[in-house]
Amino acid sequence: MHRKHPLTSIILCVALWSLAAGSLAQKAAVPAPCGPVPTEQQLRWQDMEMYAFIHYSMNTYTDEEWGFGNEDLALFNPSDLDCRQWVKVCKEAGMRGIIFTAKHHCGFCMWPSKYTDYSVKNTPWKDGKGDVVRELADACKKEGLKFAVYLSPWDRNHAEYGRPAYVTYFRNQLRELLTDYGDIFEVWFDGANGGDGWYGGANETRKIDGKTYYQWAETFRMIRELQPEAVIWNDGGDRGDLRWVGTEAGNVGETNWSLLNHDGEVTWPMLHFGLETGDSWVPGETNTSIRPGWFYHDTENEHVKSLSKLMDTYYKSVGRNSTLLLNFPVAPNGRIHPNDSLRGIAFNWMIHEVFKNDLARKATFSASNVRGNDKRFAASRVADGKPDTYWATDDNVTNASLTIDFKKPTTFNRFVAEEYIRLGQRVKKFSLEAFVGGEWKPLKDCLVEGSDGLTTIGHRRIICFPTVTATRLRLTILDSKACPLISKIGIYLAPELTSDIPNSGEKKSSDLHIFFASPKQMMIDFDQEQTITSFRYLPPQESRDGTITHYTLWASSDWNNWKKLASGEFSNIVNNPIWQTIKFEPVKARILRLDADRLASGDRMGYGDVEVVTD
Ligand code: FUL
Repeated sequence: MHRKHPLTSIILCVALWSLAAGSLAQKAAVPAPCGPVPTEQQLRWQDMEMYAFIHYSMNTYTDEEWGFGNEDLALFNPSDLDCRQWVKVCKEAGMRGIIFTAKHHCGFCMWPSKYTDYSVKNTPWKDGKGDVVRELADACKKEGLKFAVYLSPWDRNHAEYGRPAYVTYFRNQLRELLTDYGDIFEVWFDGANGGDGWYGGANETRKIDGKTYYQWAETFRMIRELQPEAVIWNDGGDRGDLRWVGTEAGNVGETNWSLLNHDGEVTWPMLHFGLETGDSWVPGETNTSIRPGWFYHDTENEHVKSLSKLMDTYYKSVGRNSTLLLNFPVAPNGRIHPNDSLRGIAFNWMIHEVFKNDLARKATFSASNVRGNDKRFAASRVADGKPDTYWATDDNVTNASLTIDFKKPTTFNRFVAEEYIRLGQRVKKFSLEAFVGGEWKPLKDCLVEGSDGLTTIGHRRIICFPTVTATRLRLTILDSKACPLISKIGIYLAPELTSDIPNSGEKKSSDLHIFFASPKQMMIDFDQEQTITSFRYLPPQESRDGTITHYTLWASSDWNNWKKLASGEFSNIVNNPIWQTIKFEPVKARILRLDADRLASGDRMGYGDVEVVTD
């Protein structure tokens, strides 16, 4: 029998080994994490993107923003309280959850806590048998929204506030909320401590040390035990899982690091911009109200934020590596006012309009560097629709570009990028350029004044710039803490949005908002339902481009059901571009929609002026 020579075996082994090693070399290693990374809870929370605040308490009946703590319990008797209506409004406004003021600073409890008499159980509402927290938690569950609680640490009603006994009371209340109402996604502790209050009749000023008084460590331990999935927002003491962004105006810094230091002082710039060198993952949550106040006031019904303001808020929160916590106050009858709900629904509708068509999906991608030339890290990973794949460069490459080729002239004005933050936030500086007329032209973020470039990306960055038509777009990472990991790129054409209407004649509604849902669809949103009798259109006066020759006019009061009012042609409008009047049967509506069925020329409708004639 022939025996294999040992040398043959050795040669064979070496050959096999080098074959194996050769194929391994094709597989680049997954990048190592860079700095602090988010927890699973923080990742889940960040993916919620938008969720609602609901401010509703005694203040709703006293027309105050902060109650003193001695408000009469008899005041709480809503005629029509309907938590399902709140949840439906929030859901249609695109909110994925609700944080409810279970107890605001006045100390009044919206649930029948067994530790105090100052709650719904001693009010005329439902003969003291009601529980708003329960009704809301149940309604959220039914509609598939997440639920969370705001429990004010400051309590202007409680006699023991400022002494150790109150801290036990506070924890007892928190335990009730965290045990009896199902899953809680976030626990919100406001930092306000105005000092003075009723305090069981003492009527005095009490000062506490926000860092030591509440003994947060023990409270946090209890939260982790009772609701391990929840994230903690804490503005008053120990560092929670999330941070305030330093303003209630609805924007976080253009540069926004999801990092802070665990210990030490937190200054305003750290809240607003995060801390590049921070040792802990503490992302920012942007909180703001849909109207000026947090609580409902009749006088603010005409001051609900406009659609363009809400979109601006969206870009400056969700579009800047933050989440948006948008407040809807409840009116004294126990419902969200129609002005707030319709604006909220329009807001969500607009977000969908802007982001419904990702122009990057049909493009091709190339990059100046791909990690180990491994296709797992190829440029095209940014548009494969999978959140867990990403374009990555070699470890030492922190300056690299990715080019998106549309193959044909493509018109856009929004750019979205997302980092794979599971492995840390990395990008420090980047630029965007569009290939127009044979050269690369820089694109600037038009929501940032005087900025000298684009900085952080994080969970999601949205850049808004004037509409451009280009065949290619280039993202260049100029500086990064480590090799950049980009998991998504999206490119969109947002409808134009203006909040002002040009001067018009006679019976013009005083607060009219006009915007374009698409290049051939004009929307006019009145603040309230009106009886409308006719609509007038003045074509563009400088050129025939955009002149509507054939139209359809629609009316709606809820953005869903549209009634056709009229359709037809504007005769001789090109030769004689004068005011055109569309008359119809008087109709009650809140929104008018003008479809340009045909244009004289151009591909975008235009107008010199419009006018709505109301009854
Ligand atoms: C503030 C509170 O004082 C306001 O009343 C409101 O609850 C807001 C969300 O936080 O600091």
